[in-house]
Amino acid sequence: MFNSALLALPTVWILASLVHAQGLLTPGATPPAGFKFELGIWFADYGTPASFNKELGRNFASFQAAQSIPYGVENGKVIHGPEEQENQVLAAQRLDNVPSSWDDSTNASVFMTIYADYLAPNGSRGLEFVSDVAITRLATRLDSYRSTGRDVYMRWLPEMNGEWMLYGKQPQQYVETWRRMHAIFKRLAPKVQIVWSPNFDLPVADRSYWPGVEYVDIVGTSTYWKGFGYNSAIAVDYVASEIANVYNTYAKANNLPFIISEASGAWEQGPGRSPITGATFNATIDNVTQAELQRSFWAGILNPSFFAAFPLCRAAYIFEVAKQEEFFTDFRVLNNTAVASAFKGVVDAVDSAGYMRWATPVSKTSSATSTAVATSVATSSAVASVVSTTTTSSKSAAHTHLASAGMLGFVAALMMTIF
Ligand SMILES: *[C@@H]1O[C@H](CO)[C@@H](O)[C@H](O)[C@H]1NC(C)=O
Ligand SMILES: *[C@@H]1O[C@H](CO)[C@@H](O)[C@H](O)[C@H]1NC(C)=O
Ligand SMILES: *[C@@H]1O[C@H](CO)[C@@H](O)[C@H](O)[C@H]1NC(C)=O
Ligand SMILES: *[C@@H]1O[C@H](CO)[C@@H](O)[C@H](O)[C@H]1NC(C)=O
Ligand SMILES: CC(=O)N[C@H]1CO[C@H](CO)[C@@H](O)[C@@H]1O
Repeated sequence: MFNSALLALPTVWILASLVHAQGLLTPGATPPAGFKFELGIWFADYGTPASFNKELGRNFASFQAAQSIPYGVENGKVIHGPEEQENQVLAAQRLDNVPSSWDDSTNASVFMTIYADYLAPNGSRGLEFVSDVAITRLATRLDSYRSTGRDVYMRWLPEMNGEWMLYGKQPQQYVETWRRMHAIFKRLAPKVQIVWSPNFDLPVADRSYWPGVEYVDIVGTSTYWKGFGYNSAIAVDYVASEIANVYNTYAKANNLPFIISEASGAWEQGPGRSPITGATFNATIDNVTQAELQRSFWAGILNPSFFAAFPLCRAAYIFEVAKQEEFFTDFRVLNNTAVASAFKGVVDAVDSAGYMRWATPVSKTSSATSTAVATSVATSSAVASVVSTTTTSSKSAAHTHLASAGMLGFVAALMMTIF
C-alpha cells in the first residue's frame, strides 16, 4: 500500500468555566503599523486551491498539503518521489503534487507538512526511515516547487511532543534528525523556510525538542477546540491561551515569525462518548449553531486584538476536514452556506480594516508550471482515494492527559490521529 502522508489531528477539550484566559487580548488594541496576516487552508478532504478561492471570494495566501518521508512505499519498496510511483496518473492527481494539481493560478505559497509515518512490518518506524537520501530527494522536490513562482514552507515532523506520532516522544533522536535535515536543506533548498511546530501543550520547562534558533526559520503550533458532546460558543481568548506558551517560549524569545499551523473548531454530531468524562450521548447538545461555533472560534484569531497580542503571528491554516472521531466531527468552514457566511463575516471585518494579505493572480504563461498543469486536475475522488490508502498507527493520548488535568486546573489536550 502507498504510505501517503497522514493527517495527524490534535483535538482539544476544555471545561470552559475553568479556563482563565482573561487579559490575553485587549479589546480595541491594534497591531503594529504595516502588520499583515495570511490565511491558508489545508485541503486534504475535498476541493482544490481554485475551488477554495472561489468559495472564499479571495485568493488564499497559502495552501497546505502533506507528504511522507520517505515519500511512499509500493510493494514493499521505498520510493522517493511521485516520479517513482507506478501509477503516474494517480501521482499527478495527488494534492501534494503542487506543479500538476494546484490549479489556483496565483502565487499563493506552498506549506508542505512532512510526516515520518512509515511503519514497516518488522517494526522499524518513523525516524529510522529518514535517510540522507530521503531528505535529499525531499529537499530537491520542495525546492523545485519554487519554480512555480511560489514561496515554499516545510513543516518538518510536527507534533513531535505527542505519542500519537511514530516519531513522537523521542527528543534526542528528533533533534539529531532535525540538524541533519537542516544541513541538507540549507545546501540544496536554502530558500525553503523550515517550520518547527510542536503540539500546543509542550510544557514551558521542556526544551528537549528545540534544535536551536540557528536551525529554525519559523515557529508554529496546532490549536483546536472540541466540546465532546457540547457544541458551544468558544471564548474569544481561547486560541490566545492555547498558543501563548509556544509563542512566548520559542517565537518571541528568539524573535522568529510564528504560524498557527492547523486550527478550527470541532462541530460534533450524532451519538458519541466523551473520552474525558466517559459520558455517552445519543446526540450532541447544541448550545449554538455550527455557524456560530466556527464564527466564535475564528473571531479569536482573525481579530485586531489577537494581532496586537501576537504581532509575530503571520498566518493561520484552516483544517478543512470532516471525519468520525468520538463524534462525527466537522472542522470545515467553507462546506456549508451558513457556516461559510459566518466565517466570511469574520474575514471581511479584518480584511476591510486592511490587515489581510492575499495571493496575486499569476498568468500561466509567465509560470514555469505550464508543462505540468496540463497533466491532470485533481478531483475529489482522487483526493479521497489518496486519503483512504493511509495506514493506521493512531493512538489517543486522551487518557494520559486526563491524569494531569486536575492539577492543571483545566482539562486540555485530547490528541488523536484522524485516519
Ligand atoms: C525492517 O524493514 C525495513 C523496511 O523493509 C528495512 O529497511 C529494515 O532494514 C528492516 N530492519 C531489520 C532490523 O530487519
Ligand atoms: C439513548 O438511546 C437509547 C436507545 O435508543 C435509549 O434507551 C436511551 O434512553 C437514550 N438516552 C437518552 C439520554 O436519551
Ligand atoms: C463538502 O465536503 C465534502 C467532502 O467532505 C465534499 O464531497 C463536498 O463536495 C463538499 N461540499 C461543498 C458544497 O463544498
Ligand atoms: C505575489 O505577487 C505580488 C505581485 O507581484 C507580490 O507583491 C507578492 O509579494 C507576491 N507574493 C509572494 C508570496 O511572493
Ligand atoms: C457550555 C454550555 O453552554 N453548556 C450548556 C449547553 O446547554 C445545556 C442545556 O441547555 C446546558 O446545561 C449547558 O450548561
